[in-house]
Amino acid sequence: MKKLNIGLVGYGFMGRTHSNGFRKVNNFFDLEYQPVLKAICARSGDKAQEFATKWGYESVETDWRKLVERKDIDVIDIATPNSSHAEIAIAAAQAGKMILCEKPLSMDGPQGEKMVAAVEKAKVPNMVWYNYRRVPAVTLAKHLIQEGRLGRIFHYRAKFLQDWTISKELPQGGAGLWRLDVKEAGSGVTGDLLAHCIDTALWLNGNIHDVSAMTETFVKERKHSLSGKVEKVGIDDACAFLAHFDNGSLATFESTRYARGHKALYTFEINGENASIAWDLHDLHRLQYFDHKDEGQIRGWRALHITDSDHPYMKNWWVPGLQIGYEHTFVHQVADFIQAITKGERPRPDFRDALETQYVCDAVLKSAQTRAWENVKHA
Ligand code: SOE
Repeated sequence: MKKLNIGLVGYGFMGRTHSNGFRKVNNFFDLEYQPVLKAICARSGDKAQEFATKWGYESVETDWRKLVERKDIDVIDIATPNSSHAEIAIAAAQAGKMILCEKPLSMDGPQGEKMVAAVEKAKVPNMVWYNYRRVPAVTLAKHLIQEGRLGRIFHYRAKFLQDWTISKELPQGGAGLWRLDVKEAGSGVTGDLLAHCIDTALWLNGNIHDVSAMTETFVKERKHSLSGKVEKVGIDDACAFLAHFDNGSLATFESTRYARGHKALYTFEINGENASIAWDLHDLHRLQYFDHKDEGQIRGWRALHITDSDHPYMKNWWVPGLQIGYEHTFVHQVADFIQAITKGERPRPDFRDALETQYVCDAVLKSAQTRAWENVKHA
C-alpha cells in the first residue's frame, strides 16, 4: 500500500474527527493508499505534543509554514478557525500539496475565489469536509433522487438548530469560542451551520437562483476571551431564508443557536411529485420515504433502516441491522478522497463546489441587510 503522509493543522474538535477518519479508514476500506499521521501543527508546542501522543502523530510543528514546506508531507489538512483557511490553503497549493480543508471553505466568496484559483493553478487534489453528504442515509437520498424516484421536486426544507450560545455570560473568541467571533468565523450560523444545509441541498437538488433572508444577533455584546474586554458581537445568531432553486422548486432554510433543547438538529425534507424523503441527524441511520405509487390502503411513510450491505458504505462496516454514526462520515470522506485520487478523479465536494456554497452564504447575508431578494453568483 502506498503511503499518504498527512500534515494536520489544528487540534480542536475537527482535528479529532479528521484524525479518527485517517486512522480507521484502512481497517474498513480496501484502498491503494494508507494515511500516515506524519505531523500535527499548532501554535502551542505543548498542546500539539499532547495531541500527537494521543492520536499517534509522528512529529510536531508550531509554524504551519514549516509544515507546508516539508518534503515528507503529501496532504495538508486544515482544521483551523475559518480566518486562516485561505492563507494556509494557498501556501499549500503553491507547495504542490494535496489539501483537505474544514468547512466552510473561506470567510466569504471573494476569498474562496482566490483559494479555488490557487488549487486549480497548482492542479492539486482538494476537498472540503462537508461530511454530512457521507451519512449513508443522505447518500441514499442522493441515489433515490438520481434514479428519478421523486419526479419533479417542488419543495426543499432544511433546518440546523442548536442552543449552546443562549447564555449572555458566554464569551466570544479563543479556543472553542472562535465561532462567535466574526473576525475568526466570518459569519455565525450562516457559515457554520447553514453551510452544511446548503452543501447538501446543492448536491441533492442543484443550484440556487436567488434568496431572501433575515438574520438576528440576540446577544449584542460579549466579553472577548482574548482581549478581556466587552466587544460588539458581529455574527448572526440566527438566520432563516427562502430560496428558488434553478429546477423551479421552493426552499426554506433555518438555523439558530437559540433553539432551547436542540443540540445539533440537522433535518431536511424534500417533496417531489411522486415521492418524498426526510432525514434527521438525531436519527441519522434512518431515511424516511413516502412513495405515492404504493397501494392506497397501505400507503404511508416508511422508516428505512440504512444498515444493509446494499446501502451506501454499509458493506464496509458490521452486519445488517447494526448502525453506524457521526464519526463514520469522516472515515467515508477519507475513503472517497483516496478512491478519487487513485482514479485521477475530482474529489467532491472540492474547493469549487464549496465556493458555490460560499456564494449562497454571501447572498443570504447580503439579503438580510438589503431586505431584498438577492441573486446567487455561481462558481
Ligand atoms: C458547531 O457547533 C458545529 O460543531 C459545526 O461547526 C460543525 O460543522 C457541525 O457539524 C456541528 O456543529
